[in-house]
Amino acid sequence: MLNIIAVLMLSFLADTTLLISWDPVRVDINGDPEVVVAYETKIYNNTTGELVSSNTDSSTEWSVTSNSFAAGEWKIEVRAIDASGNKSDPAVLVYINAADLVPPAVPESLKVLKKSDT
Ligand SMILES: [Ca+2]
Repeated sequence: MLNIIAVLMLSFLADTTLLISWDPVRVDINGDPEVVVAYETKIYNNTTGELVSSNTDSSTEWSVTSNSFAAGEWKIEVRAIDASGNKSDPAVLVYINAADLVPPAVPESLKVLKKSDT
């Protein structure tokens, strides 16, 4: 699969928000100058294949919020679209949001502040 979008990055903002970003595309598959008018972004549940969310606009980042991102495995695809409507092959990133299995630290400075006489 040809991925012409060089860098696809993902940040974990909160349990339910993903910030996805990528480099702008300025050339076509032949390396000639290209004017990209939009990017099509799709997020799939990578277990069920269900399309969870999609977006098309000219920005090279997308902050998407969904209750379903809390834990699981997600496949993110971004395609560049030129003025003629041609779509690139997708840049693909599989993001695993693991469940939190790490317990908190032990409480510190445990002491008795007042002793009752009765
Ligand atoms: Ca073109």
